[in-house]
Amino acid sequence: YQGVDNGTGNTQYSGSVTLGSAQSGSTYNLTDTGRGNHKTYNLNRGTSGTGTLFSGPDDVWGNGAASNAETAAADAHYGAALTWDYYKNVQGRTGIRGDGVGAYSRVHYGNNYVNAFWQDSCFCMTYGDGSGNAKPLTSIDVAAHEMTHGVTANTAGLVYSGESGGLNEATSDIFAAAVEFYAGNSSDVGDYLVGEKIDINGNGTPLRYMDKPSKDGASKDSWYSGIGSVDVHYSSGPANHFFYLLSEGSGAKTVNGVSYDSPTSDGLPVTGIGRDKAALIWFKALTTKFTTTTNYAAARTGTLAVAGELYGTTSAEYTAVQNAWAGINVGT
Ligand code: ASN
Ligand code: ZN
Repeated sequence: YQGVDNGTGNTQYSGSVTLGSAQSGSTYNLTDTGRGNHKTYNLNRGTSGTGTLFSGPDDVWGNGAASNAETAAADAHYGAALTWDYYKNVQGRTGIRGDGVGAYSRVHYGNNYVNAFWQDSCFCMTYGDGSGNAKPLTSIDVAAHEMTHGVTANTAGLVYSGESGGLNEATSDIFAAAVEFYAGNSSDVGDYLVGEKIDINGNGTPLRYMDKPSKDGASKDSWYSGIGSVDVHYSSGPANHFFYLLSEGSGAKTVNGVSYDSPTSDGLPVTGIGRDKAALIWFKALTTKFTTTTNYAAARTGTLAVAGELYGTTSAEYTAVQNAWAGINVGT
């Protein structure tokens, strides 16, 4: 950790964690001075404006229950800190824009709002409280997913429709998984599932599965011509699947207690290279090769170019990138 994390967050999803805060006089507030002054605000069911900066007489935030207004703030502030630390310490990018400036989070958006979103216009992210079975949207992977929309907007700028939109969404899911693994949190372990904590379906299933995206009933496992007309949260499936295959390889596997089974579209096996290398390849492709109009074929070209630069074109890593794309029907 780079900053001074004196605060204690009693989160809903990640147990007791340390938080970066600031003290002025006898008041503490959720300003993370070690991470670009990222702040967390309470919208208190409003839907506009910045809201009120979380502050109080002690440096303890939340009690682990959604009924305590600070709990969602603790989760959101923690997710933002992890995302900051991941991009800075793993990918060498300080802040979403790479300029050292923190964004801000807003929690308790609206009434029973079942979503979370990033907005480049305010350079901020926003979380609803969920409704019915759906819990607050403040899990680590959702935070990282949304903040990664900011990274994508400030790098490749992948247009949010068609194939580039699917790649944009997949980029957010890929780094959501990467940040969750990076966190190493025993209450919210790293996995290749998206949104498994927030129970948005009300039956305990995640929002998305990266090993076999079609398990959600809507996402696509492999590329096909025409996938560009599918909702971006489903046309992301093949790229999520690519990332899983490149990281872990095809077939059945258990990681952190979660079981996966990832078949390939061509039936040929893929040997994984580990998620750290896979994430590095995707990040370098996103930031040095992808453009606003990158489609699946161009993403293959870009990631192969990066793999060649990093590891050489005769490397196992380069071969794995080729095979993982072939496994989702790109470049075969
Ligand atoms: N949570 C959604 C997402 O990040 C919000 C949206 O549709 N843009 O994709
Ligand atoms: Zn998204």
